[in-house]
Amino acid sequence: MPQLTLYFLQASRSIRVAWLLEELGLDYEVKFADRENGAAPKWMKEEAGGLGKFPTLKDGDLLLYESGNITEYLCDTYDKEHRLLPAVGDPKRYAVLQWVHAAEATYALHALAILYCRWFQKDGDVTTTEEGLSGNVRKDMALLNSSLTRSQGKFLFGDEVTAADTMMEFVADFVFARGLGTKGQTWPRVEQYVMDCQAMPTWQKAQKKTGHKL
Ligand SMILES: N[C@@H](CCC(=O)N[C@@H](CS)C(=O)NCC(=O)O)C(=O)O
Repeated sequence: MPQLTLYFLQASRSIRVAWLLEELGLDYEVKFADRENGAAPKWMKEEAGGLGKFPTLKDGDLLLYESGNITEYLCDTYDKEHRLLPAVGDPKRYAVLQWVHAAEATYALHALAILYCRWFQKDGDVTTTEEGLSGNVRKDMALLNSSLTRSQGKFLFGDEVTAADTMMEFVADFVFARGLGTKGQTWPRVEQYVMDCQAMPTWQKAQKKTGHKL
């Protein structure tokens, strides 16, 4: 029995952790669930505990939440060569972590504000609200586009995947897939980036093993 269990909710950030586990070459069990009325099913929330949000990772007796925290934990515990996340004290670590955290605290925050409006705003003009919120998403995507253009390779830090990419790929794909604040605009370098990430054998393996789709 593998000691690592990934609670994987369909169409979610869970793919970040599956891809990272594949990059690290770790064996893991997937406990998969489709959404029920948009949310995670009760059995999954009960088993995982915490906020009942996914991805959740179990390593032995340890339960871990938050994709960024799980990323740091897995890299610090299993990435002994610091391939995906440089060592403590190395300035490059903080450049990579900047993207790990921005993926949730900036990119997902801005994109989800729009999705939640679509879901929950009952009165007033959703289009005007969405228009107002889309400025943040467009600035975020422009920064990602220019950072990728400056990179010496396919990914955020050259031609090797880092934790920055295992975190950022999902949110870029999600923004495009749901048209969150894009207003029809495209960012060609970001579109290419999503394709390059998804062409990685490790991403493909994670997708096959979990059945992830947006
Ligand atoms: N900041 C958290 C977000 C986790 C989260 O909100 N996950 C959503 C799916 S992407 C979820 O579990 N939703 C199911 C529910 O609320 O029932 C992370 O990065 O892991």
